Amino acid sequence: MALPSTISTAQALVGEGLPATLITQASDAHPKPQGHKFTYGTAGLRTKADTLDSTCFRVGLIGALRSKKLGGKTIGLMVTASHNPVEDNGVKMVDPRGEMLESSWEPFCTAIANAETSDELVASLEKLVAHFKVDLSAPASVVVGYDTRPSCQTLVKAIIDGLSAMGAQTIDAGLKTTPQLHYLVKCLNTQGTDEAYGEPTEEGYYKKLANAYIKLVSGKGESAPLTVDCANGVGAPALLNLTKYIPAEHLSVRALRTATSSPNELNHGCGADFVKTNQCLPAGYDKEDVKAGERMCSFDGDADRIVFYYLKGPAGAKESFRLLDGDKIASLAADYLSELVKVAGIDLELGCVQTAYANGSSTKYLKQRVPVTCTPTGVKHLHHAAESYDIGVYFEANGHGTILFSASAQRKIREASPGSPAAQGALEQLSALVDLINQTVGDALSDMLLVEVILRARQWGPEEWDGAYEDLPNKILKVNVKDRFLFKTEDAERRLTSPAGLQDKIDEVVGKYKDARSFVRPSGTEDCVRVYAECAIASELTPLATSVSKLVAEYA
Ligand code: G16
Repeated sequence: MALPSTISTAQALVGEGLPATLITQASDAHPKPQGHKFTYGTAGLRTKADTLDSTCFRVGLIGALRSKKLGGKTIGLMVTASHNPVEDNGVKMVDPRGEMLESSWEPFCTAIANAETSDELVASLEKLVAHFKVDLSAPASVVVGYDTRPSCQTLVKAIIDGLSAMGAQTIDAGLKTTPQLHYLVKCLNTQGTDEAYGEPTEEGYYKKLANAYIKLVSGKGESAPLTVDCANGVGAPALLNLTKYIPAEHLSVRALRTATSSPNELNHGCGADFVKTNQCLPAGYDKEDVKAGERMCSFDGDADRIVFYYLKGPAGAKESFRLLDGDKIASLAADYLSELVKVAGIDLELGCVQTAYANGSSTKYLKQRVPVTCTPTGVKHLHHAAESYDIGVYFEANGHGTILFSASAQRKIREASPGSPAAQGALEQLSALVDLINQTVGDALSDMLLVEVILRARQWGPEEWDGAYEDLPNKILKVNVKDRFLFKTEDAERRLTSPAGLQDKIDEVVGKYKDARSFVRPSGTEDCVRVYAECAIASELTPLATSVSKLVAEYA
């Protein structure tokens, strides 16, 4: 819980070039698995953990160079494979404001991860240094966090070897949720400035969220219990810690799937991805005494996603399960914030960002109220698009998302002169929401509190929230193919450009069903191609999704 510890002292590199001898010696201890191809994907480098040692070492080198490029600002490296099974792992790279690594560095990361020998590695690093004009004499600072996977310990060690070879100051943040690491990065880079984001400790994170939450729910009555599936991951201890800062009358939580010491249970039959993909309760919930109307939610393995759900009727009856996914969270938040802005009497543009996975009904609902943009999958894309609004609400249907308040929006909220007590109240709420919402990245804990605040303010249960619109029946399928990189997309991943001819065939199939939509894209976190399908008539969904999947399999 204490401040992350500095585990190596910064040494500015002297001289002109890279410390090639140090890199080569260290790299020889982290050989690349021959012939293995790594790719920087949707959320960094991710694959089977037992192949990742060399990649992690190299990510340490890149993290140090990124920090040097930015004059010694602190970069974050988070070792996690998030929603993937326990045998996978990966690294998410975090830029100084807490956002994902600038995309122009991604191809260099891929090239560096794939250098076959230590000499090739040095050559590919030199290319990066030359391309981005990195000043090697600048200092470097990198903070490293990790989730509960057993493979994290050795992979963190490999990263630290990379950082040491570059003489970077290394801050060991220890076990963290991904959003906590993003928070720490932003705090470390803004402390002592006018834009100080918060105290750069895990405790500071809990206090910031808890204080804002308590302000927002005080006087709004007692909270009914919320059941939380922690995916047997790092979200479990984080939730437990958070609740220490919030009195039980304000937040009553029943934490399930908290077995972090049973690694094989991570994301197994539980977690946000399982619930969203299968559109059902976590496995075994029928024995957990869940009741109709009770609010439930699921985190994923690194607690950067959340989906809510409830039962309309008895547990066990499939038709009684109702999912309140990222789209529903976006609609809830967009409506609530739009109202607050109106009552506050300030002029701010609120917009929403979605991906192709957004349910057609949600897009229709949102478009009737606010501007909506569509980006490719990946927080990195949505986050940047959301920055173009004064208040940018971005959520992927799978539960990744947050809300960004631009600097000028925050100033307007702070400096506005309220024309009425109602306007004053709305401004106070907006100001507390700026603190409650983790503006660096989607955050299951922060989003959970946000939903709780809105439901309490509205005096709503999940059913009233669910009433905003009815989702079109939808399905996501995985198709295993020999080479997923053959599948290339355009138009925010809504259409395939390769393999040639496949999109026409998909269009032909989709045309046979009422109000249907389907798209195909390669996953950037798993070795598969994903097929999304939705249509108006529930009984037509399976034929639609399986027909498109068959087409994909035939081309693979
Ligand atoms: C990551 C990304 C998300 C993305 C998800 C699935 O999530 O951060 O933006 O939606 O992967 O991506 P894909 O369909 O390309 O596999 P997480 O929770 O796994 O880090």
